[in-house]
Amino acid sequence: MKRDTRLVLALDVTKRSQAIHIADEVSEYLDAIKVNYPLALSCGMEIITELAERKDVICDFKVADIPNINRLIVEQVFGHGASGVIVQGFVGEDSVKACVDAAKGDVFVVTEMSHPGGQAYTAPIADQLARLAVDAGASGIIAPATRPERVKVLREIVGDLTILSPGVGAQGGTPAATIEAGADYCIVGRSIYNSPDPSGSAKKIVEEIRSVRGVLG
Ligand code: NUP
Repeated sequence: MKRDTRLVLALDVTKRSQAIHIADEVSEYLDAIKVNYPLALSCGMEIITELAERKDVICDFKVADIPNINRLIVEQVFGHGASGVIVQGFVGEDSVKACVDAAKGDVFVVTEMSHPGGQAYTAPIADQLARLAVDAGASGIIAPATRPERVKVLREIVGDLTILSPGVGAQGGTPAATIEAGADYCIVGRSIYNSPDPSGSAKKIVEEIRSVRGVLG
């Protein structure tokens, strides 16, 4: 995955034409595009292949099954041209390892989820999930931009693994606080694709990330 703008677009729209239009409009500001169920279920898995011609695609399927099924899902994801997949860790190390073994690219493990409900069940086990990601040989973790103090703690646990942080913009997190806390990438959806000026909004986010990274050195 490119490490340039440090912005990943969460392309959670449900029309192919809109998805392609936004992807092309903000392309220069992106290191990758994240595809979640709304887009894959409405447009079919072919949308992954189509977007992968433009940018690295991460499939946010939060894979959470027994090892055999996880393997089959991950094979489909990479078979359609994705460069990465997001999986759940709470199903256990064997299930995550099955993803890592089947992957032809990056595997990211969800730790503490960014929404308010994420504090009930995912927060208490987030540190363990981060350790599991390291032990299972994952490429990185997903950590909440809505709680930068937690990103900081999770960074200490995962060392130099990659941290992608959703929750910037619509959920209240800021690009600066997220990167300062130790995230490698900000994941942003609604603040870009619902913006009257998606390209201008993406540019602003990238400028904020760059200003912080400049200070961090
Ligand atoms: O903890 C998580 N929070 C989260 O928002 C883990 C995620 N994968 N996401 C995803 O990031 C969510 O599914 C959506 O695709 C994106 C955030 O979108 P937005 O809030 O920027 O619109």
